[in-house]
Amino acid sequence: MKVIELHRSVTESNDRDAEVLREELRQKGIFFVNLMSAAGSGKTTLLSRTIRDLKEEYRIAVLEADIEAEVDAQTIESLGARSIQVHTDGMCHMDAGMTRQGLEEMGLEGIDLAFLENIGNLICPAEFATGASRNVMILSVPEGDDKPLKYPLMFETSDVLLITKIDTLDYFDFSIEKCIERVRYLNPDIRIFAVSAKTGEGMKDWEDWLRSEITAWRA
Ligand SMILES: Nc1nc2c(ncn2[C@@H]2O[C@H](COP(=O)(O)OP(=O)(O)O)[C@@H](O)[C@H]2O)c(=O)[nH]1
Ligand SMILES: [Mg+2]
Repeated sequence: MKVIELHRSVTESNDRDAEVLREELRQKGIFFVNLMSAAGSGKTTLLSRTIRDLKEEYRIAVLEADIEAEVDAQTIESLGARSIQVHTDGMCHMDAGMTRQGLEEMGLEGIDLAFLENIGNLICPAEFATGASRNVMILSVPEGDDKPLKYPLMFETSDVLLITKIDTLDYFDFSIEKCIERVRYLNPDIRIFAVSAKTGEGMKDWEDWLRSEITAWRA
């Protein structure tokens, strides 16, 4: 498995670089999702289940970003999807230049659907556009329904919120209603799906959303 070390990109205009990358990917017919969350929220588990469910329909690739480990890329490769691990030299986010380097090293020939598993934290990744077609974030039940109050930016900049680990709702004081109300106050247009990557509950709605977005993206 390939591992590359990335360094801070030198460019000044990250938003512009992101726009250029997004358009290049659109020309190639590639739908690219930036997946963000805190560490341990369930990004790799959600991606694994999504790959298992969609791999007959789409050719899928995952850019795994981490400060140092490589275990997530190994997990994704074991499912038969293309993957690469990028190390960020201590940085807690991916910007558009770093994302471009990672995608180019991984290779996108023949790919329909690509994901970036961003660095696990709720703060820095929200500040940098990556060139993704859509931003998707995860908030898992054990983290608590107050996170939109504490880390508003990621909720404001995401197109989709996946409330995950709903199989654990009985064990935590997490109110889905309260969470949705807080998130909609910040971002009235956000799509919200409640899922468990462990039991599969709710996964179909998320995957149907992906299907319809991919179709619209290519049109
Ligand atoms: N109960 C439950 N556990 C989950 C679910 N999704 C992930 N996990 C667990 O949460 C932990 C962290 O998951 P991982 O996918 O590695 O999170 P990441 O750091 O965001 O990539 C692992 O122990 C997973 O098995 C879920 O839907 N339900
Ligand atoms: Mg992970």
